Amino acid sequence: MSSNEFSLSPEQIAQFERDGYIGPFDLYDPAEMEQHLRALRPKLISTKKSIYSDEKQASAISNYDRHFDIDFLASHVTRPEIVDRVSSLLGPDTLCWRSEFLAKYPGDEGTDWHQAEDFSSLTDEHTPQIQWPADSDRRGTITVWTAFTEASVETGALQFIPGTHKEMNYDETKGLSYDPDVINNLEKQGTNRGFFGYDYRQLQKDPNWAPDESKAISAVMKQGQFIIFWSTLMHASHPNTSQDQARLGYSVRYLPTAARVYPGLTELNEFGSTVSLARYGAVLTSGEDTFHHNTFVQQTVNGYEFPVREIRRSA
Ligand SMILES: O=C(O)CCC(=O)C(=O)O
Ligand SMILES: [Fe+2]
Repeated sequence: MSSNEFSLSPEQIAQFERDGYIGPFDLYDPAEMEQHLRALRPKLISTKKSIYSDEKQASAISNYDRHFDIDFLASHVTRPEIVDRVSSLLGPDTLCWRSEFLAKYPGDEGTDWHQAEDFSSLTDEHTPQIQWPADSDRRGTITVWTAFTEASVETGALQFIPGTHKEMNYDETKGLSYDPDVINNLEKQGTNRGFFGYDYRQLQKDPNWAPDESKAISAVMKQGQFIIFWSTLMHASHPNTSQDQARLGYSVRYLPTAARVYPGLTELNEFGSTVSLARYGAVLTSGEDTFHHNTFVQQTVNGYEFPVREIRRSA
């Protein structure tokens, strides 16, 4: 049991185990978040310093891992308010292996219902992107999704089906075919939803099954709040039906250092685009790494050092 300032209580941990998510929690107040966002926008548009600047064409990968070149994001992924809570769930030794921006502009489709165990459906040979130790019965990754803008039902709030994180409805080895023409073009159970150029229904174990949306909750969030969930939880988002309000989510993924990141992979191939992982490394967010099977990056391209949180253990 960890006893840091922002550790989860035993009740909160039990709630997370039951529901597959917990939050939202306050991190930035809305005015502060808005200021950070204003400073961030021009930096996001230029991908010159991104570790994937070798990318041939702009794709969803252009939004990946900007914590390596934007110091505000480096500070965000290591924030004690986040890391203490993640460590309560994963143990004292944790890493951040990916961050990504998920934007919904007015008129954009919602994100399809999905669950992800090892993220292999997106890669070419359906190679797992993450791997837990063989003796672990855990799967998936912890995602911390922060509302950089307000996330309301109208602008594209996340949706969860509580308690669905223990059984997969999708088989990631089936693989997905990328087709940018389906973006904003598919209707599912009466709602405009897609998966950034993929149709996640292709992975369904049972083609005739459909998610029970009557059990879904909407995670409405104020600007600057974050929520924590298992990637294996059934999750989606509402379409953005607002007139003029963008919804920007920043998703950060965490694992214990015992897990392997991109095992055997030298390239990342997703969303119709391929990038080299030569400059990639995980970020140690708390404790220590005694496994030495992952490569770590200690500082951003600007020289900002990622702080490593120490997790106190209570007796
Ligand atoms: O932001 C969204 O619409 C989807 C987020 C998501 O699927 C994730 O963070 O894993
Ligand atoms: Fe997701």
